[in-house]
Amino acid sequence: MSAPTLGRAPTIDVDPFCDEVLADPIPLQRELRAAGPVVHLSTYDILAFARYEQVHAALVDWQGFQSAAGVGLTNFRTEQPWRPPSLLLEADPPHHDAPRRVLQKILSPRALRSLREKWFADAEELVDEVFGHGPRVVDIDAVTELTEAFPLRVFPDAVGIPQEGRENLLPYGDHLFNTFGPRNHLVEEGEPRAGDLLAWTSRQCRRDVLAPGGFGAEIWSAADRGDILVDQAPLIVRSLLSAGVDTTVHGLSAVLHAFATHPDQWARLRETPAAARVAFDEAVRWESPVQVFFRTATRDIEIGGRTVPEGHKILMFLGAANRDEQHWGAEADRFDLGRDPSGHVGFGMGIHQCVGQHVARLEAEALLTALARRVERLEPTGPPRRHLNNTLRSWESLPLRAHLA
Ligand code: EJD
Repeated sequence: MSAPTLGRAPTIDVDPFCDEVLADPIPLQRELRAAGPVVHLSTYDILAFARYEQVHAALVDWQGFQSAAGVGLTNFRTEQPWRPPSLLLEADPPHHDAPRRVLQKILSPRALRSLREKWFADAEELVDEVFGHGPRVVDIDAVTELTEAFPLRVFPDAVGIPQEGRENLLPYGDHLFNTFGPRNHLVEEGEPRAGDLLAWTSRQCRRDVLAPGGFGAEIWSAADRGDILVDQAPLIVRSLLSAGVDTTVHGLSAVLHAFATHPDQWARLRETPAAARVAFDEAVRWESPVQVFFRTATRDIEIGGRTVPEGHKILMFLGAANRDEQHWGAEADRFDLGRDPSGHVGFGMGIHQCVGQHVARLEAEALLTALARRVERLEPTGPPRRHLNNTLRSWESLPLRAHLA
């Protein structure tokens, strides 16, 4: 009964997780949107949505499209997950809700107010270290020197983990985000280290390891108050370390790459530094650091004129939805500070929408503000290099020249 339903949707045979597509997903995104509201991907025999309307509809319908069966290609109903499932990401109401409430409060704009001044000062300090006080023109690799350096300087401290072993954070996240895709060469190459990386990350989640006053300790306090169970606390800390590092690094890379390739927009930011926040959201829309996510149909569900059969995985192309001309207009491919990017699905939508988005925005605002003060003009000095990941759209290297103010 399910086969004929799948058969009626237009079929695309391209593997969205092959190296060529991961290196440049834009042509496939276009092809998927043009093919129809629901597309059959023959490589994995799954249905996919690439138009804004269906991606948005699937994201907000948590009853119809569940997360507890896994938000990767692996179906937790029939296959073993590689790590104990997340209490937030890989959960549905009612189990999802208490952990979500706890993190939402700890990461709320109100709670982050106490970090703001510190992070703005940390960004100034980093920018001073990178550009010094000598020459007026400085060549950098924006990835290692800024977009990795800044989150690694502020976020692990904010969580409260020790210094030792922090070099594991990015490789752990890189493997985790690969595992949401198929078991291709990217996953296989990560597997030898995966057990050690997960073990290290899990050890940082213990009460006795976490510094007082940090997000981690706050999670343990919530357990003491009874807001969550004590044995849930370590897994909720793990969510911070899983979702909070690579994502912000690649989000910051996206916005710096956007500015380096759109000098008129950098000039605009320099004139209006308050545009830093909207610039970051526009870059998240434009680049979609989190490209794709899966859900699982809990019953036969009508969407886009087709039926998704119960138990089937669907793939949502967040990056494609964020450039859908039907929603964003003919200029959807342009990075434009004049646009209102709100409603983008780069942070998801609905009950699972990124709980750390205010942390990400604060990091971006701090770094962009410090850069806008010192840097008059940014330009690429060589070809940027992609880092391939099954979920994340990311840069390995962004060689830039900064002309200082
Ligand atoms: C994620 C898309 C976790 C976890 C939560 C969220 C993500 C990853 C891991 C960030 C998904 O709870 O472990 S962007």
